Amino acid sequence: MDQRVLVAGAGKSGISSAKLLLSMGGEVVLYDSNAVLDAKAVMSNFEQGDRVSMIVGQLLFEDLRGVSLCVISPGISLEEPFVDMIRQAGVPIWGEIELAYHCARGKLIAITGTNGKTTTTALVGEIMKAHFKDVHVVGNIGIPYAEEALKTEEDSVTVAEVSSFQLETAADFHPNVSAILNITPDHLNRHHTMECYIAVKESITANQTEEDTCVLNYDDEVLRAFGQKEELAPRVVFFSSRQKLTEGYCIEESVITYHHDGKATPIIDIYDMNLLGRHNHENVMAAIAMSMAMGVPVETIRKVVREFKAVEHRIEFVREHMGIKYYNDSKGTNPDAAIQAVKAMPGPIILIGGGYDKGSSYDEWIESFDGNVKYLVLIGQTREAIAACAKEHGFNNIMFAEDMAEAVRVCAYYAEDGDCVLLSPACASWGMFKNYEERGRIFKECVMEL
Ligand code: UMA
Repeated sequence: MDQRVLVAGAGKSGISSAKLLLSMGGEVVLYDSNAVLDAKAVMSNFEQGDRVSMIVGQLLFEDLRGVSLCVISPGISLEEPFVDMIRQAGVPIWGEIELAYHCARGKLIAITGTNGKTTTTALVGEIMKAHFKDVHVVGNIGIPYAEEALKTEEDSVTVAEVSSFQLETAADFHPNVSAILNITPDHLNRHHTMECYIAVKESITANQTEEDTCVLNYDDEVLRAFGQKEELAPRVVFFSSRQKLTEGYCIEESVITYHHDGKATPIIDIYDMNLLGRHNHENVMAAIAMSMAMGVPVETIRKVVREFKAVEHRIEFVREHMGIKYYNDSKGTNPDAAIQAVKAMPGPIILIGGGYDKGSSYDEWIESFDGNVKYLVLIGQTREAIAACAKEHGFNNIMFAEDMAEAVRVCAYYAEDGDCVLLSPACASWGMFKNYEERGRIFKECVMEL
């Protein structure tokens, strides 16, 4: 690949893409539209003599001279004017995962969905590691696929968490096993309509053939209909946490059971797992379905699932202090994820919510409180909008806090023995924090200081 490539976005994905391209003999022009970005700090990621240059701020048409490909980071909207200019210049645009896919070898498992992706990806990664020799866990989970692609061999297994942002710029991306866990409204400021968002999620199967597998949530009406489409090429495996299935995975009494060809295989009792809540049972069923499709023995799957603990920032138990349990669900970045956290709590809740405005509607989230939330402590840009929505639904126990430390102090003050303090904001972290990880870490620090 001895081409001149424009890499757009100088975050994790862009730097990994640039490094991958350089190690394949390419020349890289790294571009970031953030005019105040510290270009020197970004360039320190590269060796002297690397064929890489950097542009920050505005991209000009002449910067595209000699450029034969653009690799774009997932955080960049395709509606940015500079993206249009790249298109007009006739330069093809690949997403970071598309580039990585072209350079990687071995088997690929790709997991998407609005919520539960990270937990499911981490669990599938653990199961794969217990059975296969060389396993790479990549993608939206935090390790760019481009960083790992060249480390893969023919017998490698890559487990990728894939967001709708990443799928938008995938073309040949072809997983052997895919999963769509659920689809509820999220990122509509970027995809505009639910139809577009659903189409992007479903495109994970676009290149799959009848030799591949797609795991889908039977309880999600959109995904059930999608899985029943005749023209869908891969073998479809459904899971359901609400209904009994004659084919696929469901919960019988409390046991996750696989039904296939008239035979029922009990896998694991949900009370033998460390993960809380129905949505986690769904994540586990999806992970088991993908692992079985990859030929991992049931015994291995059972052992890993039994030992698996919640990943950081997903309904993560932080500590118990003065009879009050503290949970960090900073990854509850949209109303649906936050509803799942509320439902999973083992006691009355003091809830911290609010953050960056993604154009979500909060009605269903507030309705899900259902008498279980005692107080709502709000932070961030969306706090007024959420407070107004809560009041419309008759929920008035609302307090505002200026920062996380104050929010945690207020919660600790109002919480009583047996209560749960839950950070599950239903909003993105931007504006107050760098990302949801930072928000979750700060929450945990504040909780540990109580
Ligand atoms: N940038 C521009 N122009 C723009 C927008 C951004 O130049 O119009 C630049 C920014 O100035 C910044 C860089 O692009 O320097 C950031 O790139 P990025 O936003 O693509 O972020 P990365 O650091 O590459 O991280 C991305 C994912 N981020 C997003 O999708 C927003 C990470 O997912 C992912 O872990 C990482 O790649 C590795 O694959 C984060 C995320 O928030 C966790 N994902 C969303 C979610 O989970 O809801 C989809």
